Amino acid sequence: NGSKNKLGPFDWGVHVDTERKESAPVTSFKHAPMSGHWSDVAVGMKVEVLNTDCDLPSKVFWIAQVIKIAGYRAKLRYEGFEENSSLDFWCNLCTMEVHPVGWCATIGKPLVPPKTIQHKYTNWKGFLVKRLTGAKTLPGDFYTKVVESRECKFRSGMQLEVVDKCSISSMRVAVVDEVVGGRIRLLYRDSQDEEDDFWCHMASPLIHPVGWSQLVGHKLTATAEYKAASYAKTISKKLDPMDCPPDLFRKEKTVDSSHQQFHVGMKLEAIDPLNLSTVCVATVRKVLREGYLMIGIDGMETPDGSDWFCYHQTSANIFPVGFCDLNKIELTPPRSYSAPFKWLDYLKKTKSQAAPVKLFNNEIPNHGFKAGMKVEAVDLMEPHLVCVATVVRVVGRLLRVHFDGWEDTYDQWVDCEAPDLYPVGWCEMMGYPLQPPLIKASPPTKTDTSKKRKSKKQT
Ligand code: MLZ
Repeated sequence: NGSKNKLGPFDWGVHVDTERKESAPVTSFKHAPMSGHWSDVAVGMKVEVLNTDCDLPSKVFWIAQVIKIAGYRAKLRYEGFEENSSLDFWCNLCTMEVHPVGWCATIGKPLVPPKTIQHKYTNWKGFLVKRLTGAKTLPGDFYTKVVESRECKFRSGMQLEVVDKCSISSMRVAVVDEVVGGRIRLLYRDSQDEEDDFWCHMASPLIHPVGWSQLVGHKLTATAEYKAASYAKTISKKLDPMDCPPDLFRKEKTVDSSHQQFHVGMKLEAIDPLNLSTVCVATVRKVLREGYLMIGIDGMETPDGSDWFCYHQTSANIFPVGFCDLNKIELTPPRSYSAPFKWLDYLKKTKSQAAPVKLFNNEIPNHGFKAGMKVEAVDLMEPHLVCVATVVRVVGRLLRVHFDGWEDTYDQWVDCEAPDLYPVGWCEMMGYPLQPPLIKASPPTKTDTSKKRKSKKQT
């Protein structure tokens, strides 16, 4: 994996500078900390930072200007350097190294100009007054907001239901082991292997409160005791103290069941949950309660349906028949399909009906992602990995994410609101390891993708 890189620590600043790429703005990630406050941050704003161009024995500070923004990170230039970029540096605006203008004055620290420019002026006070009048800076409560927006109510020891990563048509019981930046590490409760974990974001559609599986009619692999108790608890609405409170979970839109509905057998197009680089021909296999559907990928299904997958009917990962064609996305036909795939022929041949277009989520939020933008993205096939990535295509609300340095077969189609995408600098802010781009003479070729469909283990 990425840790094979032997080039020293990865530097996002150098990466975006050398690739001359933009990064997706923090405001595009609604689930990410500070997303709602990022309009306070702009190129041209001034801050107070450590002056590293100085011989004094004590720490002193100086004013710097934001000259570029990449996610949570900013490129700064000391005030007075004008066009001189020699000491430009990147830092993370959400760590405590950067302060609003005025911070030094409030704690009685002097502002000391860097050595390189010391000779340029004699009246530094006058210089600063001139440069700072009317300048924008961070709001005084910026760091209070950073701390508040990082809050996560999931606590270690709490119990919930999560998709079984080895048999995705089933849910299992898990316990929260660790919480990092709104992402949670879960351990399957009935597992022999203590390291048998699963990482996801707290807003992930793959986790649900105790009792959910039985409430909606989803398959659940758990003890008879758990099933009986969770059912009783859901009915009485009295959970145990260590059951995750249901209001912590993502809420799906309620669906109006008085109108036309999805039915078993209807055809559609869906992102293959076991091979996220493909959109496939798929079928509704089961209709659960509360708007949930079990979807099977045509021609891939195991006879026992163990790779059927639950998508909510408002999910942005399922599309009406013809979506790929319309958007010039390659549609993966059923595996054994020999002739060039044509929906009309296929529907006739399988005597089936396309799910009506109006049943699908057709909302396109104004998300702000553009092709070429850099992000930090979870490799959903190994969801403990958060990797350096690029949005390579934008189709309405659908994004194709490419992992820098990896083959295109690792690409993943994800919704613009997926909680598995983060702004550049997220890992640094959370103290979570970031997988750098793979740098190799020749990238590894993925062998048989059918293997991946059989086991979705995190290696
Ligand atoms: N175990 C895998 C990791 C692949 C991770 C790719 N992330 C984009 C391997 O080394 O192939």
